[in-house]
Amino acid sequence: MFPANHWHTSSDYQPIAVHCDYVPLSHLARYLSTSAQKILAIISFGKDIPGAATLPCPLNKVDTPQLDNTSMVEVWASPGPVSHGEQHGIHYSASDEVFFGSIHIAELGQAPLDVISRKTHRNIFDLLQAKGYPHLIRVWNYLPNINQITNGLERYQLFCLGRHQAFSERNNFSERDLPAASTIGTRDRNFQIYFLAARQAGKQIENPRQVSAFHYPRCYGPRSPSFSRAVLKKWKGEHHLYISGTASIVGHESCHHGSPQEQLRETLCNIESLLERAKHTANVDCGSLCNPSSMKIYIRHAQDFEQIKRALEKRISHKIPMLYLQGDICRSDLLLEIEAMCHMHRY
Ligand code: 3EB
Repeated sequence: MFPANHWHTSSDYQPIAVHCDYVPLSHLARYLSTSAQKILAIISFGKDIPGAATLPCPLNKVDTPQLDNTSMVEVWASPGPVSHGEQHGIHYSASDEVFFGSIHIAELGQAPLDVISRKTHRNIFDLLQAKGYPHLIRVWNYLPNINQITNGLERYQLFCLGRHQAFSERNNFSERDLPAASTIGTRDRNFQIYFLAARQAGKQIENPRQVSAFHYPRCYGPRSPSFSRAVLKKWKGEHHLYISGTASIVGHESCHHGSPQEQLRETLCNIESLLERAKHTANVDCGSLCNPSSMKIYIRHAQDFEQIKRALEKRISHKIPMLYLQGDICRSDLLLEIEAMCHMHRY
């Protein structure tokens, strides 16, 4: 009944520390009442979640509306018991192995965005340290008006500046520990961050076709974006590859201005290259481009949706859970960005 998600259907199934499902909004109540899994977090895209106020887990309504006519919610779950809490405005769930946090950030027009970003990231790091899950694995950032210029810098660049400061102030900070991430612009009010963290670190995977984002030259902003192209995490039961938001960037430059088709092709090349890289550096088979566990496609202009979907369906099986979302990409010349998760087996 629910979209096929082959994390559940492998023949050697055993409880996996964390998994993620896309569930039709209309089935959510039933899913929650029948699932043996404990819910870590629920994310909706442009829609309210009915009855949400009664749920103890972090809830995120992200202002990236779905472009097709389905209403899906993203549900993160754990096989074991989950506890919930809140600190510094960060709502969280934690199981034995996994920590899921979420924060809504008020921009009251007082502090500049870099200051807010730095403080928020510090609060996240302090919480993760205190709770014993110091390793950020995967982060999603949703930032209103991401391409707007304020104080001479794009809001994305201010966000990156504060994030960079907070990361570099961490004890024993290493670029190799940067999480996978997506940073997407919204056209509504909500500035929010949600994230997955762990007791043990994941492994950074970079893309040989692209300059590492944390080494981008200064022309893209005073401080580089603090993320890895992908993180491979060995949970109990399974290895997951978390692929960051990936776009039509080769080296450090955006390619194929104005062409969604060409940008899609380049983006898929980048993801293939990353999968190849993961296979060699970590000795795991993440499958090929055609069978990720799930994918999200962020599209800047709603009118590009149909052609992007048609082109993508020629490359990716229709069985793969996919969400098409309207979102702004952090460089104004980029028309789309794709993130993915893969599960895999050791050789
Ligand atoms: C890029 O490759 C495209 O700043 O957290 C993708 C994923 C992008 C994450 C981030 C930015 C971020 O530079 C943009």
